[in-house]
Amino acid sequence: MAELTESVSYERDGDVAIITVDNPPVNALSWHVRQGLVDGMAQAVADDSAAVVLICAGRTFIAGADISEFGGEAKGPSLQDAQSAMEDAPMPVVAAIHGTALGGGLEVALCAHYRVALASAKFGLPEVNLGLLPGAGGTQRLPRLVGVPKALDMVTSGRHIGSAEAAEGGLVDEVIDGDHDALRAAALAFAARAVANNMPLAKVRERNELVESVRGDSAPFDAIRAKIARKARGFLAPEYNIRCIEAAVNLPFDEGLKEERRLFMELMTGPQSAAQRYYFFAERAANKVPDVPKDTPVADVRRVGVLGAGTMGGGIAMNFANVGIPVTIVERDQESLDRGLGVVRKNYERSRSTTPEQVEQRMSLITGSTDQADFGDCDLVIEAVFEDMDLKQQVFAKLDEVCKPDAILASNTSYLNIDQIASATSRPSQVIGMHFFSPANVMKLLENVRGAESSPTTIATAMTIGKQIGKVAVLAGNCDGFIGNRMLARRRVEADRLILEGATPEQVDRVLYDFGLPMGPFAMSDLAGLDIGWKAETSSGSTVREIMCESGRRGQKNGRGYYTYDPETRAPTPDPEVVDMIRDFAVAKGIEQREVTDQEVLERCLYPMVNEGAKILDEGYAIRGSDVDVVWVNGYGWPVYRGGPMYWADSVGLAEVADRIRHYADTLGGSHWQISPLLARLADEGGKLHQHANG
Ligand code: 3H9
Repeated sequence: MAELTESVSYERDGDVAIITVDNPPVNALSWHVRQGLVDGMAQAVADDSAAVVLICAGRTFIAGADISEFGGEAKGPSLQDAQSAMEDAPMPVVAAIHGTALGGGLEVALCAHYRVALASAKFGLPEVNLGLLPGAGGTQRLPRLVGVPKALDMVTSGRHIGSAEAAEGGLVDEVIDGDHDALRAAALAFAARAVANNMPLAKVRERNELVESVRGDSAPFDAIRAKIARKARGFLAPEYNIRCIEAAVNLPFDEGLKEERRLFMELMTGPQSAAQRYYFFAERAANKVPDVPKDTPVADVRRVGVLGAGTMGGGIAMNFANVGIPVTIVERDQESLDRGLGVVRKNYERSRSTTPEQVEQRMSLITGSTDQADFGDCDLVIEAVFEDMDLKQQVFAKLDEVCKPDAILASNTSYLNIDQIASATSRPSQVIGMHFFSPANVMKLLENVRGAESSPTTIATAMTIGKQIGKVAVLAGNCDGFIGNRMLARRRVEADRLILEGATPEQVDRVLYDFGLPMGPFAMSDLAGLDIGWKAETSSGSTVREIMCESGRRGQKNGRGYYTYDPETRAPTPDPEVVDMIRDFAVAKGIEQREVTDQEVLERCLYPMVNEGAKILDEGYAIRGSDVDVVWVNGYGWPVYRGGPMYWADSVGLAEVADRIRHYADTLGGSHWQISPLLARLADEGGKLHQHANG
């Protein structure tokens, strides 16, 4: 075997050349891989090889371009050079695919004449998730094989499809069961057959039937635009991907390629993709904890306990059942337990991605009980009871008694002190916060909270299990509200002040919605219920929320809150009565109302969050600035095309942000406007919050 480059080798099996890519961890198309592909194809031609097999070592086929090279200096041949060497080769080229053929990886495979894949392989063009589009012919070749509707679906969602689905559309020519050796043997046999039978050098670019049949028909494009409108709001890449497929349909192949290139470059050099590529690595970095090395022992979690079968507890339990981990769920009485389990079942039944068999299978993994002693065989127990310190301490003392000595005890608290909770047990090193976000079976964020005594194994287990159940886990320190809610609280203070000064709830919400957040603070309050934590007996009309509750406004649940809600559609309408109530309240407090600009709303809602994020980072409650961004993107819907609050502040310019924070500190006051020393220092030094890391 000859090493062509550090990651590509070449050998012959009879008269068939085998090019092997070995570029861990995911065989990304780094410059030396592209160089190796070009050299390997040249060698195969020089050797007069009858056919070529392209195969990858390790856990996967090529999973895409090397994202870490983007934005850097171009080195080595282009991907297109490597693709042309394959597509225009004088002998059949067979791609042997296992793991995932994604992005540039699939685009390489589409330039082979034939594709053989393991049944377990997956295929996709996920560039949209990086704010990009497939820039190496993917948008022109994929619809030629799978048809326009499926190609549109794949490029706008980034969805991976399996081998069986890929084979239906001709994306794969042969699917085989077995391991990597079997794949290699099958690809070699396919190559031998192609030579013996003189099979044509099938070029995807020449297959025009499926694109030509749609020419002049706008229906598939209208349909996908309508389908993704809500999810794609604010993003450029989904629309650009659609335009590329339109080009595939309406233009000759080479013209379509040019259009794809043009749009690709536009996205690649724009701010959205830069933010989304940053975010890709931020999410992966979040899983790494400097003082908990990779080889830290992780507890073997074979059964999970969940205390509380309410909305939160039920949602948490579903996460584990979804990945085959049995769950014991305990409620204080049978009626509440039955109600909770009923909701879980309904959630499964409503989910379009769960078949009736899967519903039964998952429900069979969830065992209900009213006796905490049944947690006895659980390796991890997560408490999801009411947010009250006395109650949490009682619960943990009891869990400590009934759980086996090596079990890890976790609290789903969203702000309470983990050390105080842990102190109720005899095993504080095995106590940790695992803060799920509602709805817990849907939201991707898991904010794990380390206590002063949480052991490396406890932390490593919480992080690992998070990944196992498909969450993005971030480790926070034990401060009030941890990362996410501590920042959110500062925004709330300013939003409440703004409406007293003359902004309307609708204006504040609109500014934040237009920024890209899913909803603003007042719509959020209405959704949660205005009366959470409110008591009629103690209500003294001293805040806007209190007077709202006193006047019978409870939020969405009774159709009246900061907005009024249509009883049928639940659509909100701004309510002039609310604006009057707020104005009267402000007048009574001696606050003069004025016109507030949208820019002021934006700054006053977001800069306190940035400032608080910087304080959290400075105080060591977040490991890195990018972790703060991961919390906000996954837990609160911060638009990923703006990177996250830390990245966004850096892109605005920290000097400008610091300037405005100081201005508001002078004019408005309040501890949340006192500038974070870290932010002030980075602003002076030209540093970046999103790159700042502790430890
Ligand atoms: C593209 O192809 C553009 C072309 O159309 C046009 C070109 C002209 N590059 O996710 P994991 C690293 S755009 C560099 O934890 P998993 C990752 O950072 C690309 N590095 O593993 C991590 O490093 P570390 C289109 C990459 O098993 C390690 O690999 N392709 C890349 O959970 C393991 O990653 C995509 O968007 C990359 N492309 O999931 C696919 N990919 O260990 C992106 C991964 O230091 N990748 N790394 O933290 C994925 O979706 C997942 O990584 C994959 C494996 C499913 C492959």
